Amino acid sequence: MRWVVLIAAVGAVLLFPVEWLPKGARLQLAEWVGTPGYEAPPGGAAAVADEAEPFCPADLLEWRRAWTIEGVSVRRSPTCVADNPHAVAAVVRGTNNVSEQTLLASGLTPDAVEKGADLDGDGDPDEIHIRLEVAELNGGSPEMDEPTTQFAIAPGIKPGFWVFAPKMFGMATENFESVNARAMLRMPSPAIRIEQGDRVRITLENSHYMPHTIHFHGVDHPFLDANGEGNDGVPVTSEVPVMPGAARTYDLQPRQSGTMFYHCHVQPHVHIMMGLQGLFVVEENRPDNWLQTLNVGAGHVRAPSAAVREEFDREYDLQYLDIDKDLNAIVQQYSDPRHVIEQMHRRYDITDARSDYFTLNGRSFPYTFRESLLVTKPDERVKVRVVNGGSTGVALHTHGHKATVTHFDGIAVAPAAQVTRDVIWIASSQRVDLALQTTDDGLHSYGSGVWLLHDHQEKGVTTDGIGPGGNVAAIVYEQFLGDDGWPSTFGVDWSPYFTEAYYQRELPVWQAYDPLGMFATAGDDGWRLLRLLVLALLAAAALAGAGVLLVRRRQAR
Ligand SMILES: [Cu+2]
Repeated sequence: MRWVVLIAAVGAVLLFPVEWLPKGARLQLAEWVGTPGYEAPPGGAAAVADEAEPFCPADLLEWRRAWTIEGVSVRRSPTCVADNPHAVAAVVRGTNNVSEQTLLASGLTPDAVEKGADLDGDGDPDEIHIRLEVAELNGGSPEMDEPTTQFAIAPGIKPGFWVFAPKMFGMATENFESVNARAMLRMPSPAIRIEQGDRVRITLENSHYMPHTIHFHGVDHPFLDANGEGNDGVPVTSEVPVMPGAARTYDLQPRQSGTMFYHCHVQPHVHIMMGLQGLFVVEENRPDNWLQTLNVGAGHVRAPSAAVREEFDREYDLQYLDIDKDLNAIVQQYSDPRHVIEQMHRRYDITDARSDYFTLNGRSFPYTFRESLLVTKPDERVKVRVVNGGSTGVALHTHGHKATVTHFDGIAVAPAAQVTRDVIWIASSQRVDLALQTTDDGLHSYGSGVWLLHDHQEKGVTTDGIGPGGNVAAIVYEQFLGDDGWPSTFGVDWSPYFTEAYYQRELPVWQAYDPLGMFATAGDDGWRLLRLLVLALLAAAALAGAGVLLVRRRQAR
């Protein structure tokens, strides 16, 4: 037995990895027995990506071109994915005023955006009635393991969302076979556009399983409506929430123009973060001012207002939102509404929350490059309306440009006080209007190119800690756009970014452009593992044997 213990102990000592010894011991050992010769590290293993998605999906290319529908000029959308032009035309004319054909192509119901009388006789309708529903995206289903009504913010990334959605007919998904949400049903909730002085009614038809309201943040509205009922959307001061299956109409007649905000005010710390929020733009009153009452999608305003057309060549609506994946996963983990309510309103604690996903108009990089690019040309003036709907600030950085802040929270900044800068801080729920001048003067613009546009808080450019991701988009000059709307870039191959594996942490970061294999994943050393296993066995045998010897010696006494 004594010999067994001795052999096991000596074996364990010999197998003990030298690199685990303290530095002093290693130096002493080297002095006694010399240093070992060079040993090549184990070879690298190339990770194999799943096949990359096409950068530019080809199915809805027809929506990109300029259209004239129902007498409405819908501007060309140069990015590879564009919003539905029929829906743009329908909400400009009013869904009650267009042909059945346009309505069918738009997907909207006849009462989604009703436009009535021209009250001030200036050639455009001033009675506007908008109906919004509440929809769930990427929610759980007892029928299948996958989320249903899927909307991916990036390859394979599908957090649960709630959105205010325009009233549509038909199915939530593309068709009977598909689990994907139809194009018009998406993040973010649509930007709403009305004219100063319009008599606006907005009906919330609660098609969801939880109570909700709408609060019009920054928009001029009376606290009580004509019937003496609360009109501020706040359960604790204004009204009882709209229960599932119920409806409620809000009355507004805004006297001031500007870029405002709307959001649910029921348990707002979670409902706003689930996506129940959107831009609310009050346009200046002008004659013949037919407005794109809803902007559903990526942000390009394809039928801008008269006042914007006077001063600007293009207009974009940008909505930023950061997401805590723990909150947005609740609707995937539970399908009983009572469990969702308990988890969301009693177990989840936003004061312990951390943001994992960062989106611009409902998408993260690389999907932002399909649809949320600020496309421009030299010597243009571009109006950009930005809202930060997230819980942390956004330090919006414009590569290659310095933009001028013309409005804060919808209020014009006096010309002498306007600042021109390349990082613009936008607090939670704050709106900033930017004038982007593309004159190549080394100040406003450094010239044509593909210039990044992103939150400069570094976490904002990641997706669950993996970069590039987050809200990275770009200011792109038309000459840098291909025919399909995909920008010409001069850097690395984008294929890995269009795989789920990249965002699942399965692909080495530089492998795609590393012909020598220097940055492949380090391979596993099987011999080393075996050596450590034998070491563990021998050490255990030596200890056990020593124990047995000790017990025997005691019994012998
Ligand atoms: Cu709500």
